[in-house]
Amino acid sequence: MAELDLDKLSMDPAAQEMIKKAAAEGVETIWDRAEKMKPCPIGAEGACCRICAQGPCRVPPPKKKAGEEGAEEKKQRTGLCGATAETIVARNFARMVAAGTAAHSDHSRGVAKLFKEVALGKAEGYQIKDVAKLRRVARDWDVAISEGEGDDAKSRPKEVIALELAEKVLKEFGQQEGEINYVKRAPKKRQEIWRKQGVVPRGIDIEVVELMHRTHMGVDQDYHNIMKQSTRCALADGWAGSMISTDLQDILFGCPVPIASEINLGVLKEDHVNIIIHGHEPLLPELIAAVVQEPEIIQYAQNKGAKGIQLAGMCCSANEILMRHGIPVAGNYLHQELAIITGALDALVVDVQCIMESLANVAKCYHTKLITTDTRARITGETVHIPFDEHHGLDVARQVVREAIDNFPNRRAPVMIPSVSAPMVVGFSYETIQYLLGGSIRGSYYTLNDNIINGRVRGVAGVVGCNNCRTTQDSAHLTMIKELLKNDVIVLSTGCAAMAAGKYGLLTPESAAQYCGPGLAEVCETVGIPPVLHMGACVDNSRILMAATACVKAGGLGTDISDLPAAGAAPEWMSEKAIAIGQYFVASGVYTVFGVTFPSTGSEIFTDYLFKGIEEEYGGKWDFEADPLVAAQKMIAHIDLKRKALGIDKARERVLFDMAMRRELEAAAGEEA
Ligand code: NFS
Ligand code: SF4
Repeated sequence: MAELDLDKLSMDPAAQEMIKKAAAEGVETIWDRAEKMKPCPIGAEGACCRICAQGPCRVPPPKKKAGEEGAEEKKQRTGLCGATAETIVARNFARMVAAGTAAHSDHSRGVAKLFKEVALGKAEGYQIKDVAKLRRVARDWDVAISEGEGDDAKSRPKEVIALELAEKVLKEFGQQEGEINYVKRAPKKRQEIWRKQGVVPRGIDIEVVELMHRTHMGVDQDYHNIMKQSTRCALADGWAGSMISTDLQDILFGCPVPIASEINLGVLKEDHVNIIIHGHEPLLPELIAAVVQEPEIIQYAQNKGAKGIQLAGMCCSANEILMRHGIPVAGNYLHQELAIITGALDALVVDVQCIMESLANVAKCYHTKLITTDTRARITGETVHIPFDEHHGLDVARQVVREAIDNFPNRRAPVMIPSVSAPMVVGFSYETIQYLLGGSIRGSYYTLNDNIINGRVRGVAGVVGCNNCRTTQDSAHLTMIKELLKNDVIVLSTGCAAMAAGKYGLLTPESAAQYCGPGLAEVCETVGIPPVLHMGACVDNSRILMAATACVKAGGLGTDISDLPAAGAAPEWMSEKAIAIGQYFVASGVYTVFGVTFPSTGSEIFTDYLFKGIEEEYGGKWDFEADPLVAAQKMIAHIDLKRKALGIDKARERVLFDMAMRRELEAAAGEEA
């Protein structure tokens, strides 16, 4: 194994420790493979078409030779069928949007199906926890929450409301015409823009299927038209698939409220049975979280010599049970192999998405059982497959936990758990932020808007997305977030980005004083919130859409999402889901910057459309910036531009000036005392 430069691989000391342990034990990790295999430069630019057997056709932009500056460039090649670079790159981009939308929406469909079974009383172990949210969501779907008129009106039983809601929601997946329901949640002006562009999704599945059809060999061969359908598909993700899963999960499992927890590999306990749930769907993890508290199960673990059971999460399954139960997080995407390498992990329980196939091999080097739980996601070399079934979910959960407990006596030396973990406060749903920043009386984002208008808060940034082994783990997230905070930009976060923030203490209220500019620090301290608000899993980016909409509706910041002093970013993205998310943010009016590489640079014309032209249509646009500090500065520049357009740029100068004066006065008073 080649020498690895640890500081280049990850800035996380826990990760570094485990990468070293793996190397010493001859266990291969993603970083070893990344060293051996460089990414294909043509594919990375989106310039390789392999959608028919006459290809793959490669159409990279012609290289300018040194010293040939100004010399006429050779014309860019086309594919065998004549497909231009624009078409090829657009098709590849579109297929990422389709896959990402499919992933979020298939997750959502599963939640909706469970929701129906719960309403019918056929899913043991589940219940409708958040009746208030059920009633709010029911109203949005035109499901009556009470029966009778006037004084005789009485509220309908929650199961009845839920069943009607479930049926309406399930129809949306297969709906063939009309508009998806949540379009009406967006600001009026936004709805008009979508209707004018002809991109309001008709249903969910239809947009994915049509996009796959249109990017088949020889169908849609106009990049702009391909992107139109990509936009419609992405909107079906953000404003339907993802938003539905967030809503229904909140109703079933509880809408998140602030809760304290802990993050990083140090949450594992040597003398406990350690179980990590990893993936994205909270259906089974919710039951596992309940089962590990059953006295018989704990007794069973103690009989095997363990002190107890430690349940932790990874990736977005972790985010789901973290937000609602405070269950600790073992790490983000690039920690999955490393958790096994501790030697202390008795079971890694996976469902769908972002699960590395290599886990099977790594698990074999230790005693860890790799348990797959979803029939859609099997892994060759898995230890055991225990398929989840919502009709007897508790039995499945108990079986999974017993598998882990049975494995505890099989631990082999050397066990090494990095003593690295950080405290955090999470649980900032859209509703919680409304409550904290708007107050229950105003019931809006009024206070936040007020602080944006007076300049204490310069703007809002969504920093989301993955880890990517082609960059230093967490480093881009941290650099970007710190720069934003320093400049009084409050950060909303989800997914692995939020976990990155958590690992280095940015999800604590105390961090506001340390990292924020004076205005943001004051607001965070007054409200008692961290400067980075963890809003949940990646499907919960829909919460950010709702928060942005609430800002528009609270007034004073324009009439559309594109008027807000706001920006989005995914500085360490890797998954197709990230592209779908980026596209629905752009199409919702947000300036969105990605890091690492950008999958469209193979066509200048197409990239130009994404980075510029698209703004004229949707008010938002893409950008690419590999340097996270520069990316943050671009976001701030965009925020300032929007402040200027709103005429609130001067207010900020005044408030900062006042603050500096007050501080000087306080300092002078201090000297006198
Ligand atoms: Ni989002 Fe969550 Fe992480 Fe990326 Fe994967 S876990 S759904 S895709 S890697 S943030
Ligand atoms: Fe080549 Fe056209 Fe086939 Fe793509 S569709 S592989 S560009 S021939």
